[in-house]
Amino acid sequence: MIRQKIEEIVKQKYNKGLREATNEEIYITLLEIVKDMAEAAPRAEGKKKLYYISAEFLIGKLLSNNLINLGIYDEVSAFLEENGKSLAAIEEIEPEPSLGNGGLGRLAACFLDSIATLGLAGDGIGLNYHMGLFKQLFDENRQKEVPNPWIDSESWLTDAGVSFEVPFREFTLKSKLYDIDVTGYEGVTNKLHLFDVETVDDSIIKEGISFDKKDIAHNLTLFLYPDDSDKAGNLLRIYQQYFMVSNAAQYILKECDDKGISLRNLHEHVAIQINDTHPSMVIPELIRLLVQRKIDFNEAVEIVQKTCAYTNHTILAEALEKWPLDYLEQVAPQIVPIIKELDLRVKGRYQDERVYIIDKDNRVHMAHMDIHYGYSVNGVAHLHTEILKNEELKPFYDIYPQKFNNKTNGITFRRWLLHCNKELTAMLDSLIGPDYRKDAGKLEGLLGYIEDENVLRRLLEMKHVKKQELASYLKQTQGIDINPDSIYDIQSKRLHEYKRQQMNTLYVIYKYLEIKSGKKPARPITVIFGAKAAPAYIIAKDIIHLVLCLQQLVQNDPDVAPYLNVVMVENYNVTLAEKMMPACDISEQISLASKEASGTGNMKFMLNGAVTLGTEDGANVEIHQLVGDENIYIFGKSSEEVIAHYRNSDYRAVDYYIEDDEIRRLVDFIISPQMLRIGDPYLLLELHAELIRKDWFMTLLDVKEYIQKKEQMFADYENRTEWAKKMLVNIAKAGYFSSDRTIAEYNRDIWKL
Ligand code: CBF
Repeated sequence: MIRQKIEEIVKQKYNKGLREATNEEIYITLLEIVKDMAEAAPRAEGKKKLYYISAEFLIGKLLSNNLINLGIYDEVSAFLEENGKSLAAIEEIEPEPSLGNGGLGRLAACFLDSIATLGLAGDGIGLNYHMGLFKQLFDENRQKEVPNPWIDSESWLTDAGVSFEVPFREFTLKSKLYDIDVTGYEGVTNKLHLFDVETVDDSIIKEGISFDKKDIAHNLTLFLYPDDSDKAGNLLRIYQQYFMVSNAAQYILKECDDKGISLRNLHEHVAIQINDTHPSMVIPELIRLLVQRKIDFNEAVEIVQKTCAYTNHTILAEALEKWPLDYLEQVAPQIVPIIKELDLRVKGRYQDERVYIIDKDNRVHMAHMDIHYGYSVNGVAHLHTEILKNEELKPFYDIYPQKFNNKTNGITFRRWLLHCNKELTAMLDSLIGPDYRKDAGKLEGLLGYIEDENVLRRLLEMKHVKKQELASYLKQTQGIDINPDSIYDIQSKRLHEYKRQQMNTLYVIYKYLEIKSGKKPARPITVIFGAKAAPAYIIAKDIIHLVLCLQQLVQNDPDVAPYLNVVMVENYNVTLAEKMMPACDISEQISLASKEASGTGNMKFMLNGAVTLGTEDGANVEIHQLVGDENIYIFGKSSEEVIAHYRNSDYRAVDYYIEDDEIRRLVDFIISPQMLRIGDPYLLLELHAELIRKDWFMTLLDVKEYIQKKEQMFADYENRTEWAKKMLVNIAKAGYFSSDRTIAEYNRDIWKL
């Protein structure tokens, strides 16, 4: 049936047989077939529907995922092969949508997959950024940013024929909605709604990713997270956010109207999840629209309060948005009186100024509005939620203990196992049967094989195959050489000081100096980084510079290169992650305890048989509990100790630098003559000074223990049977981190669809 369809469309569109068709023609053919099948798949039924509003949806390429979810992957792949074509090569044609930055956006994409898989009615709502975040290039060992266009004439987007007017202070913009089908694994089809403006114009982009920030009609949906280091940038972000939520609110009300739902009962039919604070303005906007429809203000507030729920993804102050009231006034004055009234009500009820929405400097705390005027507040891992309740949001927890709940993050196994690791999937199918695909807890069945030498050997073989695949992919796409017989030690995530890529570079320096002094490792080591730095985040860019300079140093030193390699992959994205996760031996999860809300890369690596080297932070804590001390390498100060350092302001990096010869030796290497010859002295000196004078995320506090643990890991790796057992336990225990479990919990406790 599907075979016939492929042949028919290729013939009709291109007047060719399948063997003669190009990969691009086959890709377009499959796109058409999948879109039709997704449209024809069942829709979720039920009285209530979820709307997941998010600034980011890092969906990745969609072809394979859709083929898997529609149950036709194997057949299509076999048929293509019979005709001399490779599905893997066809996948390469697909551009990766660049609609997210990191964990938050990828989580939203995993959630959509699980919502549809569980047969729940739930759509995503966001923006259709034409140039995405940015594409990362390396030039003279520095990150350069260029636009990342991804929308081809043939794409997953479908014109939904829906449009709304969004009123701003000085003009009104008309939106245009594009939809992407979200297929569930043997589930239903939902939608991702991406709003756009027809007037957007990429010809206004000048050097790199710069453009006129004031030209809103032309720039509104060009980039995700445009530079906000000045006022115009801040205003642009508010324009984007208000445009997103006004469209979302209008869309939700339109769907209710179409279904004949009385808006007075909105909360019985609709749940809105506010993903971080970017969509927070949906609260005043929805109140405004309800009042416009003749609902009394008090009742509108009550309705909205029973409909909206908020997820917090970080305790970092920089991500908890606080917009100056007069900026909101300049963009969307119609919601300002509503926000003021909401704030007055809070001030009338509570004396504690820490819970006010508008502070004494007239800044609007978006998270505060979410907590007061939503019905649920959740963190994204057990430790994170405890920190919210007991530290960061304590005054709110004291008022509303019943609103707070934890939902430990998860990942979709369709993409992060079935798609990216066919070898492991086949092995699991043969050992424990296919039920784990729908019920991830069943992975524990693998534990029954822990003493089975044959299974352990197969696991090691699987890992080696994936390492070879990554090596040839990097060679082919980026010209990078890595040795598949080396240990792959991988840190891939956004570049941020709290994630402490800089600590990993100090290990590289340590190892480089060890090898130079004649101490060669038992087996070569490849330290791999994948990370983008926010364009205006100077220290993060300095860290990238340092990694790239170390890469050059190590690769060009004949004494060291046979034993140590350092590689930073260019433009780390979902596609690369899909190749890196299965190939990894050591998963670096080394954030400063308390700062990584959850992490989700840690789960992807674990599921693919990597062993974690990590601090007791975010979901690492839960991984540790699940796999036990034997199967994870934990180091560093606890979150309590770290929080105490912050409270007492008693961490002084310079003391560690002065008092510890070893630390000083590693840190000073950054500005050693050989490094200054390779890199930009200004940037290296800047980073060196930062580490000694500030080190906000306490690199020097944990670096020695980190080095020791990593050395321990490399030594343990040599006992291949014991290592394979650790891999097996990690895979077997990863079931808890399926986003199907997370979504079932959201539904049970928050959405009640
Ligand atoms: O909850 C998903 C992820 O969100 C972040 O990426 C974020 O952007 N705030 C956090 O940093 C991660 O810890 C978290 O896993």
